[in-house]
Amino acid sequence: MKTQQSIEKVKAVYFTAIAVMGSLLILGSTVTVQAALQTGNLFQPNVIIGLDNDNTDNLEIQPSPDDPNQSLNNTDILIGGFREDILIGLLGSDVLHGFFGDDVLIGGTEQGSQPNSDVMFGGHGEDISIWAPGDGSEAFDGGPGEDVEVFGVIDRDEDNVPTLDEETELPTAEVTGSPGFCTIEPVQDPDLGFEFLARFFVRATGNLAVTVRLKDVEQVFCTSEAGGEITFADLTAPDPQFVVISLEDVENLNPKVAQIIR
Ligand SMILES: [Ca+2]
Ligand SMILES: [Ca+2]
Ligand SMILES: [Ca+2]
Ligand SMILES: [Ca+2]
Repeated sequence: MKTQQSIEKVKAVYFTAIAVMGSLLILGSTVTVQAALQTGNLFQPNVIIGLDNDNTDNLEIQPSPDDPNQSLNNTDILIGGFREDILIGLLGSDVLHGFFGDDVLIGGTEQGSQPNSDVMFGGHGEDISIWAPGDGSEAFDGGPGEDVEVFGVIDRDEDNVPTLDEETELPTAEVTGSPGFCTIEPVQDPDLGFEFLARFFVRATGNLAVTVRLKDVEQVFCTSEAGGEITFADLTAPDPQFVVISLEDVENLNPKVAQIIR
């Protein structure tokens, strides 16, 4: 009886999700180009890259340069489908939702330009969010499944668009050579809604650079304080702390992350 109820519950969630995505698809098909709201194909893997076209240069958004800023400052809203998607926000404080499937979410890269505080939702599946130096403080809600936050220098082309590996079709990032290191602390105030704060410090100065809020995220990969080494925090452990690990350890902990970081 209980199993039947759970199946009904799952079915209800599934069909609600389809209805929501269907309405978003219709909405997306009318406003994608100018409003930077992009919804991927529901049943195919998508690579969706932010258009960065909701800004004061956009005459449809900004009727006159004399008006106050009417734009979302390059914010994109990117929504994946049921399969494994790669969502890349580029400039602005983007909102990314991987939806079902094992998704890779990159809010930047932003190279220090503001605003740059991205908000990422993994949805169901084993999702990976990647932050690069120059991106701002962010929030990542991993959702159900084993989800990962990575801090590393994302490989990108001359236009600062993250590149995808030809073989794996995944983005790649150098973690060992990143110019900073991370700490992890549990959130004390339940009203914040998040579970952990991962903080990134600049190695050269020791100064705090950004804070990434995490909820329902199980693994974090970063760089050691000394540099040249990967560190890992298991957020399912009672008192998570970063420990230095080898590349072989990365492979054992998360084979997909091992395809992305070095
Ligand atoms: Ca953007
Ligand atoms: Ca997806
Ligand atoms: Ca997902
Ligand atoms: Ca999770």
